[in-house]
Amino acid sequence: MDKGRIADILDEVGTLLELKGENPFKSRAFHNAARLLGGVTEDLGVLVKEGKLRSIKGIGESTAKIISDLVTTGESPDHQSLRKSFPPGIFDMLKIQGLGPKKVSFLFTKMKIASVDALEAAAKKGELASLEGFGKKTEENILLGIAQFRTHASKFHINIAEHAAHRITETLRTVPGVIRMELAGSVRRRKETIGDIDIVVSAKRSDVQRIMSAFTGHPSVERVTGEGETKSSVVLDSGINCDLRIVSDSEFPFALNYFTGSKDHNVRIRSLARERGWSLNEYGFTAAEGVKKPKPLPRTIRSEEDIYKAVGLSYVEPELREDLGEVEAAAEDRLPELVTMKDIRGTFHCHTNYSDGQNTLAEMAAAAQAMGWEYLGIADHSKVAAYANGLNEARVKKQHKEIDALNAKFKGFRLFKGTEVDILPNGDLDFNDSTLATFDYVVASVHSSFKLSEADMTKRIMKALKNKHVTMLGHLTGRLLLERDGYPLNQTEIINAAADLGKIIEINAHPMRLDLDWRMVRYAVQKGVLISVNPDAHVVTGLQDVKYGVGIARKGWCRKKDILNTRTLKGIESYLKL
Ligand code: DGT
Ligand code: CA
Ligand code: CA
Ligand code: ZN
Repeated sequence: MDKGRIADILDEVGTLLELKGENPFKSRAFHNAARLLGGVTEDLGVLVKEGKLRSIKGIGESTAKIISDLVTTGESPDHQSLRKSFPPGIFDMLKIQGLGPKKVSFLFTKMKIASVDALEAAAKKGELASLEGFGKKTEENILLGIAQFRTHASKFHINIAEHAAHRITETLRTVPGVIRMELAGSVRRRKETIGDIDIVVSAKRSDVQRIMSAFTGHPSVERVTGEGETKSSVVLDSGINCDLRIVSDSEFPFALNYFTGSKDHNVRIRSLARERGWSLNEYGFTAAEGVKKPKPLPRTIRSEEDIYKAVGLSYVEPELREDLGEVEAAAEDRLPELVTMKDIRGTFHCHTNYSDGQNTLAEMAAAAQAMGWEYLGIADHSKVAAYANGLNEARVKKQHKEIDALNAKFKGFRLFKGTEVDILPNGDLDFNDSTLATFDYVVASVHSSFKLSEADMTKRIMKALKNKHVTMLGHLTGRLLLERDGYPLNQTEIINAAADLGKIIEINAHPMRLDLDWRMVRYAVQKGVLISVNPDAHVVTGLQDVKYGVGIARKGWCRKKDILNTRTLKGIESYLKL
């Protein structure tokens, strides 16, 4: 089990203990351990084997037990029995914004409210306003939170979906009889949020039952919602639904293509087949009825490439399958060669423990090197971001000294001195020009005053963009997926200006953000704006989020040359005039 999932479970344990009314120190210990885990650079499996978990500062006896259970068996009895001691509706209540464990605990123990529906009913009747520690305003916020919960409850961030999917496929891969297996649906298309997970497997008929049982009996399955000959559906412990389809190996390319979608893309491919006198579904090509002079049916289809070729198209990468021009482009063989994770040679916009990151400069550099990268851009917060321990000018100087010292020791690797400088409400930057000039590069971002009008927000960011020291804009819209929409902003105007001024815009690769949105990425690239895929990492493991950003870049039709951080170290140094 990976660290992220273990950290989530520790967090949940902390919250559930709080719900139980346990000593706050105890629950805080679990939350702290969850946070610490991200910064652990050693392999957890090795630490467990050597009995060294306890040597990590902040990991006590009970946290160590849970971690070691999870690492060795994938399950923790302590966690599971704690979970089972609450009605399932409690977990949904905890997801409602503005309703922490304390209030949920009060509502559950004193009011016997144990589901979102019951909570909504009570709030609508005005029963919450008079409760101790609640009030009219809280009641209104809870109703708002419930409305938000309802619109977002059925969607998940891509990292959650991907982790959940990989747990299943890792197991299925080891089941005898599995011939081919791929993730399909929105996960394969690298959408920014995911409804459910779709998996397609090929196998001989005689092996299907065994594979289905391995799926429905997987430890991460909470309940089975459908069990059939070729398709089963389950709800996973993360709350996400997962569909598995098992087909014969000759049907596999058709099933994979169909269940990858998108629906709109499928419709287009089907109509191309139709023009040739064929009908196309998830099992194959067949002769369409009532067509006078059909073309001969394609005989050997082994792969999706073969399907596309049969209907007169070049291969369409899954990320592009949204019916946004990819079919027309494939017909004329003018699809872009998309950037891949292998093209990435470093990244910008990473935080360290100078501001609100968890790891040191040296640890972040080592993690970047371990990914095979040639450089890493540091961009800690600026001074106005007090909540994030933003750096003042003196601490910037100190950090630069430390970076110089580290760089002196590296061979073929460089840390770049950057900042994520706040764009103040009036469009000024949080550092003056002479301080900004001391950085190798500058990311400018909005972190406050989200409530400006569209015109004011656009003016604010435009002013920052025009500062000659600004290299790139960070998380342009400020959206938090499934939580908060971006602030009102004329993105087109900003992108046009970035093109004119030769400024970069980032794809913030954090799975909560994925901002710039891929639809706008495509526009930006058409305008000639250079894109930087940045993880906004606050911990060493955060660097790996770059892959979600690369997915978004691909959805935005980005080629290698459209992405700043596919350039070599030399290329970056010359771009930044260093
Ligand atoms: P999601 O799960 O909401 O994030 O998005 P998808 O795209 O994974 O959608 P899902 O899981 O409902 O279905 C998986 C794929 O199956 C979908 O992308 C296209 C295909 N599909 C499902 N239903 C239909 C349909 O009624 N017509 C066509 N043409 N394709 C469908
Ligand atoms: Ca799906
Ligand atoms: Ca599905
Ligand atoms: Zn930021």
